[in-house]
Amino acid sequence: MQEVKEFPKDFLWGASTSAYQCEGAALEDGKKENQQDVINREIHDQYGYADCSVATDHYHHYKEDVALMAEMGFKSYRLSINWSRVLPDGTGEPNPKGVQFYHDLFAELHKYNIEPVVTMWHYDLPMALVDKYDGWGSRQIVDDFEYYARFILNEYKDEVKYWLTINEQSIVVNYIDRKNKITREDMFNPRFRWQANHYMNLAHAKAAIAVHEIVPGGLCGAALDMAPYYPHTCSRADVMAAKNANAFKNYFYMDAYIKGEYTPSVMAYLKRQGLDFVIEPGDMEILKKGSECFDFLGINYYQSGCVKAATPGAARRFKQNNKIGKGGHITYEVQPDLFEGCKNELLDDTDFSMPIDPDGLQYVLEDINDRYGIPTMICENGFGAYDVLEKDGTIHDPYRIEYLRNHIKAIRRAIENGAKVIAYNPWSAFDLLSTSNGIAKRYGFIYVDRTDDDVKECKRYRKDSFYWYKNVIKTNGKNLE
Ligand code: BGP
Repeated sequence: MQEVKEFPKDFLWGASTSAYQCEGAALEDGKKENQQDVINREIHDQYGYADCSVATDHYHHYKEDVALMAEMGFKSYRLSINWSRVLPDGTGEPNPKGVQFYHDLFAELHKYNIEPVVTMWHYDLPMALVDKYDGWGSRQIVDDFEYYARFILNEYKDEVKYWLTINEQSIVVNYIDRKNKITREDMFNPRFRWQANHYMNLAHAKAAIAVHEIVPGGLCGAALDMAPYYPHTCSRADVMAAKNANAFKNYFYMDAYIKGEYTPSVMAYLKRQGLDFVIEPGDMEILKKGSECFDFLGINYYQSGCVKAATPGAARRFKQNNKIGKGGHITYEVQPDLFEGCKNELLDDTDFSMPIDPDGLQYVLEDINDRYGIPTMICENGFGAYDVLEKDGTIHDPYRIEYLRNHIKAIRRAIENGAKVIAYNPWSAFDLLSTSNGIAKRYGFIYVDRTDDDVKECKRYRKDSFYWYKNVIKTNGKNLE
């Protein structure tokens, strides 16, 4: 048996989901459409992947799902609130049935002593706000986000202590045209992304301030997609490119949340590129105040990145995920004069072109702790794969166990080196829709029996990783075999 030292006594073991990827009931009980209902319908039409109308039907299976989480021994569960379920028009009148759904879900979690960790926004703006003013494209979103945040904080303040404002802001900035369902032509201008990013920082800061104001003992964070960027070679140009990529992709977001400041080298680059954004008087004070209410950083870690010096004259390009589950189908990012993504030949990739790199998780945890000294919570980490439901109802997923085991070991090493990691909430508690590959690409400990074409009854089955994780939790991370 592989012995590792125990994790901290009060370490939160659990898993993660997001509302639109699992709930279904897209137009039920008063909920109105959000961006993801629309976007995933388009993905369905284009690629045949499942949409959000049923997803994995958590809305109707939540009691069973929570009971299965309890059986695994979960101490925490990270989920998100579906904004258009509680406020169908984004602001204004609440939807009593939608509001009640989350009361019921939190009650169910508390019944088993599972701590809810709640994301306010996980990619799903109410379409009402997108139609009205293009969502993150307008400064109006800052006030509306605060309205929504204050509404749910007042409603659930006695049920939820851990709050995350925004999921993966850096990814949203990359994919703003798709994830935000942008309609106005001028928003395809790359400059727009950085303006929208500024609005997100303001919205986040106002929500963080509200958490401290409203929730007794409330703690606030935000979850960032985090990958360390390695240089392709040890040439000075590649090492500089890696420094740039880390600043541009990671520190720029962390500095705003944790210090209430914008990273100088990134601001200088954006200005050089004509991508600088408008900061109104008083904005930086709001970010500063927000940073004083920032208690922990959520980390979504799947992979590391590799970059080299940008090819002279290469045009700006954002990363495109592998949509077909066959190695190699990936488009790497280019930021002119800054860096260019490339394959790391030293690492193996998943079928979906994600390099597998547990050491990268140790790197980011230690780097964040050395730089900011702030507690971290793993909010996502996981292995997306094609799982097979055998005739006898078993699912053998040794690849997932191996992936998670190696990442847990990496967390342990980071803790030994001083990182203050408070929770491990891998992706995902149970199967749900992938952001780009429907239900074909699965991450859960619990298998949900449906295909992209046939929703069936969404029956739940325990995977091998379910039993493995149960034992990990039982031994507080001591037994990883
Ligand atoms: C993160 C998102 C999740 C989730 C995960 C896996 O970026 O926060 O919503 O889906 O990635 O990605 P994918 O579903 O594309 O495999």
